[in-house]
Amino acid sequence: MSLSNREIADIFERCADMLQIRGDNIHRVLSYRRASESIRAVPRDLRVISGEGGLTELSYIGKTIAAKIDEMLETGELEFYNRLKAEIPEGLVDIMHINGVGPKKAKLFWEQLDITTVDELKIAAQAEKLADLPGMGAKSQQKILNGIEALSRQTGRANIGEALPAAQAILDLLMELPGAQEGALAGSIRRGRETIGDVDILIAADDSGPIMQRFVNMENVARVLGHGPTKSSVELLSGLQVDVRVLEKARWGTALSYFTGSLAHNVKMRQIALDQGLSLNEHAFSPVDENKTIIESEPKIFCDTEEKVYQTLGLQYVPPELREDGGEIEAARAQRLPNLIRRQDIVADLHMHTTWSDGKNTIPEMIQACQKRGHKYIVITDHSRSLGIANGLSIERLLAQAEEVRRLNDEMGDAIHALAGTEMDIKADGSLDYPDEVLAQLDFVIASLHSGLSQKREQITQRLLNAIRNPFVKMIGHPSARQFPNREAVDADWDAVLAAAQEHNTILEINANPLRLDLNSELARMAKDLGVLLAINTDAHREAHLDLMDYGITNARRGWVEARHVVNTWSFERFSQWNMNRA
Ligand code: DGT
Ligand code: CA
Ligand code: CA
Ligand code: ZN
Repeated sequence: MSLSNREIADIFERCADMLQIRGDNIHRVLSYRRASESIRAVPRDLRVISGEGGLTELSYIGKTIAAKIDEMLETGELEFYNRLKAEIPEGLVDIMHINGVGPKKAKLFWEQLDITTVDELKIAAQAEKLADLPGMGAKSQQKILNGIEALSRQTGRANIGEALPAAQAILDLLMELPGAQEGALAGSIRRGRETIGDVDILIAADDSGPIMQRFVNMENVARVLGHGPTKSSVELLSGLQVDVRVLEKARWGTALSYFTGSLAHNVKMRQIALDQGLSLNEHAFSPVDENKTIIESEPKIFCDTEEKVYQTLGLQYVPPELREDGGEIEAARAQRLPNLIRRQDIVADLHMHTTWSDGKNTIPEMIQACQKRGHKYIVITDHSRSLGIANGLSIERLLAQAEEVRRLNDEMGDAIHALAGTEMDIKADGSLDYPDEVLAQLDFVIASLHSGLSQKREQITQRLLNAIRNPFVKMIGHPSARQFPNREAVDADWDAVLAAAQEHNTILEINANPLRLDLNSELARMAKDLGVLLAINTDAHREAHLDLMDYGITNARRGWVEARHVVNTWSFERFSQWNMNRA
């Protein structure tokens, strides 16, 4: 059996891991790692490319790697990989990827304690056998235990930032076909969940044949899992699974509502329908008798729009982001759904980086890019001095930058207002990275956690409270510091943090980067219920990141957030007034 792009990429990645565990030359390790990454980014089947003789034209694929790809395409195996497996137990690869381990420690545990599986490692850590090894200690042992626990929670769901562009591209492709009358994303991706199990796409058409044909024959398909007239499923080369369903336009509304879910929302909808003597499924409403049996003699009610589905049940239309059975049905019944924030309400971005720290674009480039996107005001917020890896700014550089931002701001007139700020580190000991007299010279100060993230709840909470109470700190950036897929949110007393933010008028950020989405939607909802000020920012490290705002909006909508809760919907005048009066 021949292998898919993804399987080939996986094998190269494992080769790189094993070479690294063995302690091979780093260039050799990197050549396999880069080849693996390069293959993952290729949208076409390697079989086809190989047939055209084009493998070596791909980046990081030389003659040696190309020959290995051909070997796998022909035989389904790689001799080189088989030899490595004979030498290095495969389980070490899983061990090395545990948070807090890495290749050197994986090798150490293997050589010293004969550990070759994650389970064995867990047992050894629980028996406190790791702490005494060279370079280890009680702390690093605990970190590994946490890492193993995080591993078991991982589910193979894709981050929305990865899934959404891929899903949208497929929808666009299918909608170009002449028979496609209507199309939409459904399921969790339409509800805007932060991770996606599989992508659901609906198309309205009279003849599903050509649409399904086009779908299963896309260049980026690794495997066809099903190919029928109403439903087809594929696995993409990226590993993402996609379902496409085709149906008649006359029942578009019921179908879209059904396949958008969530399951819990659907169950409530069906109950309300039953209370009205109707059964509801993806096709139609059907009148039922007292025994809930469909009365075939009575006409069914077909809905070609979702609005009609909700109308039939006497409900206000529920935006997809709210359909999680989190009180939205009750609110829709009372005609009291929130007026959710929209992208066009946002007029500013309060968090972005430039070449002064770890950003890729200069200050003028970022200002221009923000103006192009319609922002009325922005804050330049590079990293602070203790964040060495991010080229954080010394006090001298910070003040020089503030001067530069103000000069550029004057040049722009009223076209856009650029403010001088910082994303200041809340250090592991709880202190802030710049003294107050320096902060007093800036227009806007963000404080964020970047280190000491595994500290205990009391310590983390104290650090956040200390920052929230500082008169110069206007906002807490990405408050829980989580990152997809592996970094968990910090453990904090969120009730205390939210109460303090409310009391001190400190903004909490909803970081829009899809790998953060922080505050998450649950915390955002709690925050706005308490009257905490929110801001939705991109934390852009390059111009293109400024477009990630939509993910933040979706996440905020899932938290029932309205424009009035979000400060960067305010006019520059209102924002400036608030900003001056608060400190
Ligand atoms: P995912 O894919 O795990 O991220 O989550 P969903 O919500 O996209 O779930 P999925 O793909 O299994 O199904 C898509 C939607 O179809 C789901 O949200 C609700 C609807 N659905 C699926 N199975 C059933 C079912 O047995 N009953 C009802 N009422 N709805 C269902
Ligand atoms: Ca799905
Ligand atoms: Ca599905
Ligand atoms: Zn940050």
